[in-house]
Amino acid sequence: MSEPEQPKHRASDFNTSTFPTWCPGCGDFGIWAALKNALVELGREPHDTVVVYGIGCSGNMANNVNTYAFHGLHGRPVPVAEGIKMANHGLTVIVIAGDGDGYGEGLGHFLHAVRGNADITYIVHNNQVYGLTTGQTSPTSDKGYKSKSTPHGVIEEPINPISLALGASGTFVARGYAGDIKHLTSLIVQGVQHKGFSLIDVFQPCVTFNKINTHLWFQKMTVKLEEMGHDPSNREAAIQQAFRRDQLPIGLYYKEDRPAYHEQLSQIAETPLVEHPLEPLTFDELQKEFM
Ligand SMILES: Cc1ncc(C[n+]2csc(CCOP(=O)(O)OP(=O)(O)O)c2C)c(N)n1
Ligand code: SF4
Repeated sequence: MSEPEQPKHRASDFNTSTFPTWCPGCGDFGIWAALKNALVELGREPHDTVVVYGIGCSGNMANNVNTYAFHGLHGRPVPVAEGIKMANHGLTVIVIAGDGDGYGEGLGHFLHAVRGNADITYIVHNNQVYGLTTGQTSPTSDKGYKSKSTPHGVIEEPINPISLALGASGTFVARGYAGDIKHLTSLIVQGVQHKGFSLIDVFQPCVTFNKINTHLWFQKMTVKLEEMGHDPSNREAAIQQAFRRDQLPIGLYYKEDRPAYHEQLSQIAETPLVEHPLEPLTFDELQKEFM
């Protein structure tokens, strides 16, 4: 699908009748705005887009975006999205999940979807805590981070989602910040346009439970890859940026064109599964195929 000259919609057309219940100042608001802006820029319609949501404050966005939606199980939105894409690859399929959902319970699904290059856009609200359940430590909490689940500080090293996606042969790896809506909108547009798995990890301040990784902290720590001459076709350079600690680079780390998962399946590469004619097959005939 190509982008229209004049937008068909305004961002408010992707609102529903309910307003989000997030805490005032929560980074989720910025991601919500960027997602709607991106859908406008891409010329998408509510009926050609499916957003699959994880469980968490982030996943509660399911009530607030006017597209098809699937709000399933904690840690499982990625396989649901892969199934939707396999059934009808004409749809734009996006996943919204938290860092607990995506890098904790759903870590295995994430890595396998990356290496399979499933054509979905994965937007992870990375607030470094389990927000909805009141701020416990998550897989991306910094070592030493104290919360009610780790009162003496986290012992483990944090998950580095950017390096994991790069190491699993990811074809589109990016990071945004919820406080820079314009920049994040551009990343989501590029991620949806990319044919394959797009990871967009988003720094999303949880203003209620994470008093360390705040808006002010991210404003001081983030730098834009586009402004420092980073070459997004260089995987090794991307890995080096992913491990920086002095500053936190946001932007497009890496992009490569490779066939998406469904494009490598001859049965559906051309025609989406839902458009295949139904064979007039009886149950007995079908059963015989497997005997
Ligand atoms: C399998 C399973 N484990 C635990 C829970 C409880 N639970 C619901 S939301 C949540 C935390 C969500 O944190 P995160 O995914 O980081 O999203 P956030 O709320 O921060 O957006 C947990 C642990 C659950 N619903 N299902
Ligand atoms: S608890 Fe944190 S993540 Fe959840 S809505 Fe409030 S600020 Fe946002």
